[in-house]
Amino acid sequence: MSFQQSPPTLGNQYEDDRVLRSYLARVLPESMLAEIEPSLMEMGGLAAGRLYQMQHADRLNEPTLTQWNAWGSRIDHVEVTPLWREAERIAVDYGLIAIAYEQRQGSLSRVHQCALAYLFTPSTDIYSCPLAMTDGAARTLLLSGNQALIDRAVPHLITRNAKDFWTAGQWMTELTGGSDVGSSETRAVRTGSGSDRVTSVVDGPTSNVQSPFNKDLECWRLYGNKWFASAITSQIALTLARPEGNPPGGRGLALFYLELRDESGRMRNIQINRLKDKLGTRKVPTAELTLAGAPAQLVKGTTDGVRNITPLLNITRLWNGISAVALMRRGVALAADYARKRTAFGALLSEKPLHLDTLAGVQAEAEAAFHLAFYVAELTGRAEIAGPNHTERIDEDERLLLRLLTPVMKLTTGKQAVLVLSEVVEAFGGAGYVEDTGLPQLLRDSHVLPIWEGTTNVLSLDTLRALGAPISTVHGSGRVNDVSDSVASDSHCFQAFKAAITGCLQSVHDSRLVAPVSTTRSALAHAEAWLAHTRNDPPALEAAARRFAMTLGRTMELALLTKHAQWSQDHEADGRATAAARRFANSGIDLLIDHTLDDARSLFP
Ligand code: MFK
Repeated sequence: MSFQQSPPTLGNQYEDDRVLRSYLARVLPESMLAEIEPSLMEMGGLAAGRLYQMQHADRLNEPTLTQWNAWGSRIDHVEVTPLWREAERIAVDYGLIAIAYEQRQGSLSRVHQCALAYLFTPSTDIYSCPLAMTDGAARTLLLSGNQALIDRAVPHLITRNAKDFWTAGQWMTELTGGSDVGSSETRAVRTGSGSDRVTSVVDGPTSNVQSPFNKDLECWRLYGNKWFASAITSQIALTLARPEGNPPGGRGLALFYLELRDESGRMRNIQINRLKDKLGTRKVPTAELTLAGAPAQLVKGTTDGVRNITPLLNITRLWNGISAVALMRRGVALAADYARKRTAFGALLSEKPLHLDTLAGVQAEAEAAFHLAFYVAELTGRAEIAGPNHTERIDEDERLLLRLLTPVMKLTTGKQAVLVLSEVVEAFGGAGYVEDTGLPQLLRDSHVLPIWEGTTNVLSLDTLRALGAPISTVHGSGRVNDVSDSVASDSHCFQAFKAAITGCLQSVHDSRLVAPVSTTRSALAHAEAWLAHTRNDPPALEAAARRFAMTLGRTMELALLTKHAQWSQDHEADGRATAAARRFANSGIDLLIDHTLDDARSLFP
């Protein structure tokens, strides 16, 4: 073969990223950006260089489970891939969890953390999964007020010291429940104080497993099966189980903390039955587990486990969104580079109007998604700043907005990632369909984003819950107020959403942004009118919940992108974000079409 096709290559992923750099220049004070920029630059270099090369070299490696050693002892050893081991080292070194807790950048620490995670994620084979759960567990423990567990675990979760670092698992899903976590069947049995020795069921009746816990605290044992335990290499896990005698449903579950292995490395009455054979995220060792009397400790009371674990969900949902925009960015970077190298029908793909047009649509979609994901990071950071008088602290309207936008952002960006990466694969023609280009993995991995951490439909219903149900704060200070109106367009929460959109559009004055502004306004007005009209029709409300939630997500994305476009023109003399806003405005913002439920029923196959 004489013809040689140059493969796509990556430049420094920070330096090359107009969207990230322009966004950071807008939201961070100049001195703060100057301070953190070297580490972003380094991470951008690693992501395009050493980690990216390792990712290719590591392509065929997958985690393995060895259940028994040569002498017949149960060991349940999970070996992860070389890239995962390196990713952990880098994550700890760069403080990918620590940054959010040290809060050196104040409320903008979450933005700093998410910018680093965004650069790190596409080259580290979804190592962001254990990081997300670790971050969520740290936050949940801190909010629980359980000082013994905070003292024991949190320093390990947020450390910058590799030898002390622990990751956390989040074991919620069971075969019975799936998304419906309230129907979990795992039982919790009270055994007395933590100083008791717990008989190991797994290793035989004569073997004892020393409880790791403070001897003054009550110890429980858990019995049941967890069906999707992601990143089973963690040292600790937060999980849900039903104390004996508790009622059914999420309120009857309690939130438990457990440590997986004893000092000698043996599992504490936990068996790993097998690793999942998944469509994507194949480097993540996702396990099916049996808890056979695993010692555990209550995190916060004997009930309301679902409510008590929601801080973890909201943090992992933020990571999900950041991962979605990160994977989109990687796909677009590769497709754009390839278009500059690939000649077909007599010209470079980058000079072909149709190819250009296709990539422009993909870029606009990714750019809009970016702004929503990072806006949720901003709000999360402001919600976490301590002290009622702190000037950066979120106000109550914004707290409601964060509660709403977390599921909205997660579901919107998850779907966008799958669409964008599907287009990216196609932009390479047949090469995109071939495994050793690394491109199919991007599409497969993106497919998890709309599924785990709440599917699109579950989060669409959560969006309705956020808009209407009494709000229990995700941030641990009890109820924030007595919002008790039913799902309604005049709810405090919807009004906060409306105010945020209006705020984004306030400073927009460029004539090229007239169309995006008017599309945003009309989508918002339609969503508000639809909600007012449908609020008393629960089946119709539920049937259209996905179209409604996606409309909110896309409307917010357009508003944020338009605001940024104006800023970028004013401060950078750059019209590219404006082009993205104009393009995105014409890509289907208002998805609220009423289909009748009768039609839906008649179409049910
Ligand atoms: C790349 C990085 C990505 C991260 C990787 C992570 C890997 C891990 C993979 C997994 O573990 S995937 C499995 C994750 N599972 C889910 O996300 C569960 C999906 N299901 C839901 O989210 C359901 O909506 C839910 C289980 C929460 C519903 O359960 P229930 O029992 O019907 O609860 P309910 O009554 O709706 O809510 C209980 C309380 O929590 C209510 O408050 P009150 O008690 O005060 O009334 C709710 O308002 C509150 N709540 C629910 N969701 C909330 C929330 N509060 C704040 N934020 C939320 N998100």
